[in-house]
Amino acid sequence: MTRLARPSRRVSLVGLLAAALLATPLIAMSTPAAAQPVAAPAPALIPKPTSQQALAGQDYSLKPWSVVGVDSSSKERRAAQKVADQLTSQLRRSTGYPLPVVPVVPGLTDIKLSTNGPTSLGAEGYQLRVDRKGVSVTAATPEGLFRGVTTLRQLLPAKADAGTRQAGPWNLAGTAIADSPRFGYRGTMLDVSRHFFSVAEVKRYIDLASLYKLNKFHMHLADDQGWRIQVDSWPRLTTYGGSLEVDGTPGGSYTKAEFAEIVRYAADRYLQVIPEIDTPGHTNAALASYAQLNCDGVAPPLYTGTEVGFSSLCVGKQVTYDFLGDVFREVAQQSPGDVIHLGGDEAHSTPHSDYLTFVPKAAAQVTKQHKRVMGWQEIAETPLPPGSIAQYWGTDDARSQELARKAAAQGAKVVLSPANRAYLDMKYDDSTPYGQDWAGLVSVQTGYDWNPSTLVPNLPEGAIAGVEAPIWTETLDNLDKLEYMAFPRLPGIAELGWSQASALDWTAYKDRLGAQGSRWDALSVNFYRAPEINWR
Ligand code: TNX
Repeated sequence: MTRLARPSRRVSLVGLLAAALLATPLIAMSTPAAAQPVAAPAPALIPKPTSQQALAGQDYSLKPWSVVGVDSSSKERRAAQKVADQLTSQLRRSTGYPLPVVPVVPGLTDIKLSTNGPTSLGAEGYQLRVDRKGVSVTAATPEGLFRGVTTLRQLLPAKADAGTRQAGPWNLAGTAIADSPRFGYRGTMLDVSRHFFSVAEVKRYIDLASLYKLNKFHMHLADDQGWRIQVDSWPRLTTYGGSLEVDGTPGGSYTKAEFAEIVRYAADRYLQVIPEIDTPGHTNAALASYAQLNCDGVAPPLYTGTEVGFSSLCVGKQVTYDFLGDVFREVAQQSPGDVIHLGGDEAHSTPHSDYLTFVPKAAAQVTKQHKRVMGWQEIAETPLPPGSIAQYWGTDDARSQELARKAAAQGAKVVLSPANRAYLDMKYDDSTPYGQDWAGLVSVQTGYDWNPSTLVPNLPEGAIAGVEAPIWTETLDNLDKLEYMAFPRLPGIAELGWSQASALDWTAYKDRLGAQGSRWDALSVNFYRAPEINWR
């Protein structure tokens, strides 16, 4: 199911020109529709760009002889070329056109991708123009180019996302777009502990998240039910602690090579992996694997239920911090990103005074690895190192709001994951076959119709890093179920993170969302056809 970009094709410009010239009349004669642009419907983009202007009479149609030109400084050539290869490998599959990628040649390259745009666009910003002559995407970085190409994919007919050859024409409505994100943190979290997901499944989830310009992929790698990442200095964490999952089915874990593959795959789609090792609670898998981590020196059995709050690392033992030092060192070595998440939630079995002792000591093991500390909102009760991030998971309750403000008052940033709006494991409505409802039912509208700036009263705007939609997997044991819970809600959270506050409007969004249905059909996404959306 995963769609890997093919390795770049090294083709000589002369050969390509010859091929394009030879192919032109033949293909043009055999497919006249492709040569005649037909007015394309107004594009329905998610997330909504900062500015989007229609260019009347400037529709463009992708041709069998279209050539993609890449314009970039030598420093960024490889990365820009890779973005072009990602686009063309997908479009070759669906259009059947050769779509060679070459350096820009005026008059020949009708699709132009450039990373030589002004720095004023920002690292993720881009400009995109479609007119009679062709398409251009301009950014200041390969990352901005990738975001722009993501928009370009949505401007094409939905069938452009299909995995097999489709009939044209491939029309694009004339448009001029200038776009950049509202927040720097736009994430989703996947819980691979409660149920384990293979590398291929994780890649598929990353692919789908990247279509909505998300840039953080938080992996919940250790919880009571399973430890999922290899740690050489404590091997039983995975060999024993990772062996099962909820309901006692076989679990699994990622070797270092597999985790590196996930990190690389995410990075190729401009998502930063944020690894989470949940502590001091949610640690039964570790406690079961090593008796010495327990205060009484007795290892509990593996746990395959779905209760929370019953386990705790032993705060008074030195071995606990030796363990965390080893774990965070090895996890940091495998994570090029600047953040490690240490959990910190629901430590109901850790005495409060112990919790206050524990978090700063665990945080010190993270900063020792030159990483920023991230943790669930409870960590705000303790002093946090500079650059920390607290993750709000409240349900509009005063206590959670207070913790978010406490984090901000210490200079920490806050990522908003309100459980009653952003939790993708909550049921949509009473008919949802799986998922939970402890935070309430989360309809598509509930998931979208809120403003990150005003969610927590008196939380300064400057403290908000962005938004994240977690998908916890107590009840979700396969990819179909993940897709069903994430779609259509994940794109809503993505829009809250990317689009300007003034652009957020449920009625207009709902209409744009309806147009994504055909795209998900083309991608074989098992999405929930929420009855309040007009799918088309
Ligand atoms: C709460 S939110 C949890 C998780 C559960 C989730 C289920 C948070 C920080 N902890 O342990 O999986 O609810 O919705």
